[in-house]
Amino acid sequence: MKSVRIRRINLQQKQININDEFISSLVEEGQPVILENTENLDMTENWTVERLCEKMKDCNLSIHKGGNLTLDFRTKNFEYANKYPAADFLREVASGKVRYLRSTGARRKDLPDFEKDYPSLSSDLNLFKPERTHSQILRISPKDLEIWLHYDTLDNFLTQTVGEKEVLLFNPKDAANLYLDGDKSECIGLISNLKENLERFPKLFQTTAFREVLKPGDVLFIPALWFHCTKANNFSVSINTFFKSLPDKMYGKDLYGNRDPLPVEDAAKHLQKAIIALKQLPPTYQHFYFHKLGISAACLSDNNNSNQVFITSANQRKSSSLLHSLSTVTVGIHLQIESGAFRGGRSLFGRIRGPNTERSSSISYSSSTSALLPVRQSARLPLAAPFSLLADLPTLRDNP
Ligand SMILES: O=C(O)CCC(=O)C(=O)O
Repeated sequence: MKSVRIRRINLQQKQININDEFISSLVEEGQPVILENTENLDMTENWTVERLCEKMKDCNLSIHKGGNLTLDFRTKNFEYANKYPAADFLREVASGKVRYLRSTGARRKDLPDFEKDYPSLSSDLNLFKPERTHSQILRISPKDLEIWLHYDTLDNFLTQTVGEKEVLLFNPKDAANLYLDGDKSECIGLISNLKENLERFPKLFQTTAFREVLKPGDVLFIPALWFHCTKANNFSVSINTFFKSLPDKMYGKDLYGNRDPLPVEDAAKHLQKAIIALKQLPPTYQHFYFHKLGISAACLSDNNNSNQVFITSANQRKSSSLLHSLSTVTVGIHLQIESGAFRGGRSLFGRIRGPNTERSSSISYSSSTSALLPVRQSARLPLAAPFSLLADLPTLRDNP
């Protein structure tokens, strides 16, 4: 793995004001950069744990709570705790407990808006807000807490206000070597356990890691689609600002800043239809036409997946999983989650659709990100009920 340092720009030296014109130039350049020597963003003196307890005394938070400092969204080695008194949270974080705040809006479905949600904090600092800001999120972590490697689909400024934070980024061009599952990577703890990751995931050797340590007052620009993970070197308070740079019509409703642009979702649907159409043909024709149509890479995976079921989700946040599935699955049967109604974050009500059959079923969906389920393993999956329905669909038998 090649390692390079993220470029720094000293704002005072270069006499740069952060305004929308400057931000556009960063977006156009499309490279990560750290803006340093900013004005009034270092809150080390102002935001001690005790002062934060006082300033946030009326806040109840939704937090991540766990037992392992290397958080992993894919295996969910943490749980969510709601209505957590801010003072309890802050003291626990300061004592090194595995707690993490990624602030939500006033109601869970609202976009986080740091200025509005935390006026007693936002009035202390000079945080700039790009004209097309999507959301501003307060993030508080204990020493050594590492966040999983992922990408977002919006451009992002990560402002470090208290503590130091190590950051590790990869160019989207490295995606093929990052062991992706949807928008997250299987490589967990890349900063804390790089050696183990390199042993387990050898394609990482082919990547270039962009690294740096953010100091209080530093602002890291993370361009959309750049993979990133972070690790707090000590008690850390950051605020990140997601903003849009594509035309408005390309963005759908998105609470987390990671929904694929609408043209991508469209393309995924077309591709999915194309795969289903081609699967009507015998294997020789399929291979030939997958190649001819230039979708071989997306449909012919390393292993023989012809017995796999492909789930698409009406809940658009799942679209990146859908894309991931497209890259690894060949489709004989199409199981479509119609309502996108999540219960407890894990259950979906779905409809099973084969070429000649359509059935409804309640589906217990065990993985929050992976939408790819081998039929062969169906007996061991909580999806047993719907799969028993699938068993009599002709296409499945036709695709041994
Ligand atoms: O440093 C953190 O807490 C996470 C930052 C992050 O993932 C982001 O800003 O998108």
